[in-house]
Amino acid sequence: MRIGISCYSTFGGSGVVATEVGKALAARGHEVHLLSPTVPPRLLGFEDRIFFHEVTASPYPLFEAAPFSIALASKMADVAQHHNLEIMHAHYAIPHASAALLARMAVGDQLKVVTTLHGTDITVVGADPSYLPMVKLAIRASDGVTAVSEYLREETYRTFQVQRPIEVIPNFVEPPTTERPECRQWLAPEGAAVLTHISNFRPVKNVMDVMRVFERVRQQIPARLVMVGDGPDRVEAENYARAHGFADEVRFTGKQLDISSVLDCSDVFLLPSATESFGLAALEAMAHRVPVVATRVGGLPEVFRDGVDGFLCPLGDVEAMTQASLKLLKDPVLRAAFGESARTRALTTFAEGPIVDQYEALYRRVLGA
Ligand code: GMT
Repeated sequence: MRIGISCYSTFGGSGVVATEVGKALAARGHEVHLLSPTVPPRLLGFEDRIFFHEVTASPYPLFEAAPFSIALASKMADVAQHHNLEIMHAHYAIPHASAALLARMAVGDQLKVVTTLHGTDITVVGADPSYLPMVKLAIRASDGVTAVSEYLREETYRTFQVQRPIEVIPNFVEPPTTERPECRQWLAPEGAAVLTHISNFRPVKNVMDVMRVFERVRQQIPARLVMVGDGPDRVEAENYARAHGFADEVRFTGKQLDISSVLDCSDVFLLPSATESFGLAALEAMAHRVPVVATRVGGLPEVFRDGVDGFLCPLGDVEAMTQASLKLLKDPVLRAAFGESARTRALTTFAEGPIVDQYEALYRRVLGA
């Protein structure tokens, strides 16, 4: 098949998933055209059958803001026409799915649109009255729609009252390849526990709860915190660590491509989000044998089992997350057992092969093959 894939190229999970799906499809012999504003971080190396198309919205003095959605739709139509694309797979409803529908109008119905809903395109942005009609149209008019968890599928039906099939195709993870245990020495002194958080530091991630949990943990045991990523709440988190006298125990790495090395050296992964349709970062931690302490929200209970691969705590309950972390950190045998079952679950339930099979089968269905 000849497939277009459109995604954000920021460090978010939707771009990661889109790129990994594209790489897997190309490895299976399909021709894949990735469209995004810049090269997605996971599109490393030179691979056969993968083509990258940069989407740029040209400025013009009349425009208050260059119309990215139109530029994206134009690029999609151009690539679809000149490369005979059969599928345009849009990751995240706005603007990718809406632009794909416009591209389909431009080139004809032989181009099928598949939309993958990732999270805030439904739970936050989609439910915003200023975007709702277009997200609803994208869901109704796509030839195929997927959601990354049961939770997100139900949220989509509830919010948009649409009556169409939405297939749950979860995110996936590959077995980690890098092993760099020496990084641990940079992150923590001998005997100190390493807690890690990875996100885009947006308000939905509740990074201040990470700081509060760590503040309590460090009063009980020697520990270090690694904060990977960047975003609006980073400064507040840094200020908190300084104001409370533990800045030297927290390492803010900023955006980081090599999260594998950090996770190899981590003991507990903290994810206190207000909502999380899936929680790809938690799945990546699990693949590295790192138990997860997270909030019982959204799709997280579908990703890991409470009391088996990690602990699910009530939203905002810093004390519960602290106790859950300490339970794992004070008991290496328990932590190893949780880590092992987390890894097994990640690499079986969320193995790449069968999940990419699901996408391939969906493409064939919408093509009527
Ligand atoms: O929806 C977002 O906030 C952005 C998106 C992203 O690009 O990171 O995250 C969502 O999609 C990820 C990949 O499917 C999921 O793992 C995240 O849970 C989800 N984020 C939220 O639901 C907050």
